[in-house]
Amino acid sequence: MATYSSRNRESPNILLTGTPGTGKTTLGQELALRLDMQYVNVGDVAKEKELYEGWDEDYQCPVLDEDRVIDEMEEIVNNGGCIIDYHSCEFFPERWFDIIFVLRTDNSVLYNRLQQRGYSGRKLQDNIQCEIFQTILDEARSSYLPSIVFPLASNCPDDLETNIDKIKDYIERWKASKEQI
Ligand code: DAT
Repeated sequence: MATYSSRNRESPNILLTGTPGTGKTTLGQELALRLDMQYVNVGDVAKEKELYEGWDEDYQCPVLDEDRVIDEMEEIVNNGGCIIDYHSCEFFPERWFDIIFVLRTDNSVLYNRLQQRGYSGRKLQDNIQCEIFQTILDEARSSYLPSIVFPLASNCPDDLETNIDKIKDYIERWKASKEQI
């Protein structure tokens, strides 16, 4: 099988990760629209293709079949210009991403968002704890080069605009640096 690296891509691949409710989908869809990139929601891909390997009794949800998810996404990711959205990150191949943004939301804001989504009890508490302990940020830093992992505040509409500007700026610099090679 051919191996791909960022050298093969004309546009970078970006991972948006973070605790559920931190705003990955909102940011990802907006970026895709404004920057003409491909938005890929990993949860939706898994659901559409039924890429599951069991049932989690604790959380009452299907367990992702990570190998099949990777196989399913490989081709599209290799083309570059993808914005990948998922609430975990350690199982993706390192070579897929040029930069990783971990969305962070203040606890009280996140609590309200998850409650509005219908989360309650243990599911709500576990997700809030995940954010308090910066679990996903640590996971990203230990799974990828820490120099490509950046936290982004995601509490309010102003943050959304700031984050779009930052990512737009990053993509322009990434493309410019490639042209020099
Ligand atoms: P995720 O994809 O991480 O689960 P989401 O994009 O679905 O999160 O957002 C969860 C909720 O929060 C949704 O009602 C939209 C809202 N939201 C997202 N980003 C926001 C922001 N920067 N400011 C205010 N609300 C935001």
